[in-house]
Amino acid sequence: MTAYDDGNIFAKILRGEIPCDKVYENDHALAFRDINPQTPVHILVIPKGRYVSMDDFSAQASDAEIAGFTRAVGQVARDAGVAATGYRFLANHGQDGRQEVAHFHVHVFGGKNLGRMIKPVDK
Ligand code: DGP
Repeated sequence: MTAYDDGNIFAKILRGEIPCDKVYENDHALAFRDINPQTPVHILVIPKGRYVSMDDFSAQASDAEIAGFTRAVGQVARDAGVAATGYRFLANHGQDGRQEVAHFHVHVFGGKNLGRMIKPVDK
């Protein structure tokens, strides 16, 4: 498993070293708007703990952290007004998942029809 790097950008946001457009926070999670939104609603939800990815979080996080994080994702979607219309939450992991920031995060996309989940591969 990749070691956690405290120099990643989301660690800096958690320490308050760089600003973010915060939309929600609880004991175990922080949510803020993506700097480069892909959809009308594009929010990132991150655990406050030092987890690299879903692989790391799912294996190492406590039940309380997993519960707090999962509740944060649902609350963020409700607060953003997309729970009724629909949304997508997505986590990229590792090289094939094209994960850019090595602190576990879930993207919450919504505010429009999001189309197909994944572009079909060429056969
Ligand atoms: P991913 O490929 O899943 O690791 O996506 C990382 C996302 O993080 C990408 O959508 C852009 C966003 N992002 C990168 N740097 C910052 C930042 O400094 N602030 C905010 N709000 N978002 C950032």
